[in-house]
Amino acid sequence: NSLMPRIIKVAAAQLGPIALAETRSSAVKRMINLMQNAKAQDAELVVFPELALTTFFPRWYFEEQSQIDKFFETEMPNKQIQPLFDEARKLKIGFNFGFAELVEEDGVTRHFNTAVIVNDRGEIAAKYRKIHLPGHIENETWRAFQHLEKRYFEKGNLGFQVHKLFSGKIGMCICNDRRWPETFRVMGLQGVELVVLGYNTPKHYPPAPEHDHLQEFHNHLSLQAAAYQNGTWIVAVAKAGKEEDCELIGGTCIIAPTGEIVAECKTLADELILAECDLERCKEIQENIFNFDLHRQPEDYSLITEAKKESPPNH
Ligand code: CDV
Repeated sequence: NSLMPRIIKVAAAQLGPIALAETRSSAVKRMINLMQNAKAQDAELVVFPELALTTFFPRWYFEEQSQIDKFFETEMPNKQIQPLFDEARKLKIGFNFGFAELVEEDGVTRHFNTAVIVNDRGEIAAKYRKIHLPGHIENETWRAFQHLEKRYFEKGNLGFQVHKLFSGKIGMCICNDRRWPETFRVMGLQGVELVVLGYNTPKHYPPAPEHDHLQEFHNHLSLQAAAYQNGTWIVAVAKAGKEEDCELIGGTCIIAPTGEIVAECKTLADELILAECDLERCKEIQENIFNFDLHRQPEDYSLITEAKKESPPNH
């Protein structure tokens, strides 16, 4: 093991609920407050939730595309978000956050659930587009609320990349991705040392309400297992609390490569937690129990990457 620690001080900036009527500027103001607080405690990187600029809009069925597109950003940064980028540049702090992205690619209009890492010069240094989109395509009126990510977004097209940033190897994923071991293993195989992600997880899961009391448990179970099995730090950040009529879990946390939670939010409101993450500690796992070169047996894992038998209808 190397004797020299390689520390990145990371802040996880949980957001409380964002009301349907709340403006981007109001959300940005709250994020700037948290960012300033993070800088005052010497953080180099602050992580915000999935879809951090608006309410979690996939919980409603909207008939008109124009109503849906109001929640999307056609430029990043744009006028309302620019103050966040300016503040980060002024404070010399990096950040990660999620937003709904509307882009034209090869003449086609596309909608993604996206996250970016912005460096301490206020430049977008890395982008991820959510791959595991949960929920359903049609309006299902029996539900207490909708989860229309499969209707409003298409599957991300950037893969699970690992980026050399902040003197480490950093990857991203978003919310539902965290439940899939493949998400982290693909980044683990690239030697990831820190994965940052945001989530909006309702307490109530309409297809299996008997699991509602397990939501917080399943959140940490997935994250702690992923950290340990890939020897990586994970920073997972909630949008929490009662957003309109939907209760979102909190549980924002920073997890060590051993799978231990080293910091955890206690409220369901705007709240900041910090940890000094020594990226050298990844070796404790990556060079031992999960030394992939020595112990992985991929020739016996081929089923995992075989095409699915049946694809759901393409919206
Ligand atoms: N935003 C999400 O991806 N939420 C899902 C819910 C629907 C289960 C999650 O995995 O937390």
